[in-house]
Amino acid sequence: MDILFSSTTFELSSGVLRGENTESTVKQLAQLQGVFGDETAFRTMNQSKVIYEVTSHMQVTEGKSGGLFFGVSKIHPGTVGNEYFMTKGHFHEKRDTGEYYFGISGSGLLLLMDEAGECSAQRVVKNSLHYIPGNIAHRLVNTGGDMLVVGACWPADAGHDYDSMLERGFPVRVCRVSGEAALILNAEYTP
Ligand code: PAN
Ligand code: ZN
Repeated sequence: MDILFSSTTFELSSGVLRGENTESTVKQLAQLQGVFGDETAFRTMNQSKVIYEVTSHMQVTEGKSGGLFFGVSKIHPGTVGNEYFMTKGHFHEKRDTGEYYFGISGSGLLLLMDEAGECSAQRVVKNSLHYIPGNIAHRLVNTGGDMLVVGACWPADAGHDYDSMLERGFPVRVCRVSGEAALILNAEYTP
């Protein structure tokens, strides 16, 4: 029997994931309609600007019970108006499925929200580990000046429910106020 090397590599220090069974998706600003609060600022920006990229290692078919996916998200630095670049955010379609996130580089926040709309935030930095329980919506926000790079591992049958997120949204927005990141209640947000 031969002892083999894996054909996929993951470089811990940079978050570079490449090789067999990996695929990347890019989210440009135009794909994030309705996500940011300042619609005027949104419209005036370059719609093809890349806001975040996700590279995933998917060795099993999506939906396979018992399978796992592994991925790296890179959220670019920047703001729409004064609101920091962030991911769309989602509940898992199969609600009771958890996920691990871990900080690789950069700095940001992980916003979490339960189905009743209760929200909390965790700081994401290099080496921070985050367990996201089932039934909790999650979103990454880059509050730093560099790329925010975050690793993740989630069940292959979790799925992503973005629609419930867009309907309700997180109750807070993460904005730059006097040069610092601040949580602003969505109900009180004025662009
Ligand atoms: C992550 C996210 C990734 C992009 O891999 O999918 O950060 O965020 P959105 O999916 O909200 O656009 C994950 O949580 N997977 O389950
Ligand atoms: Zn997820």
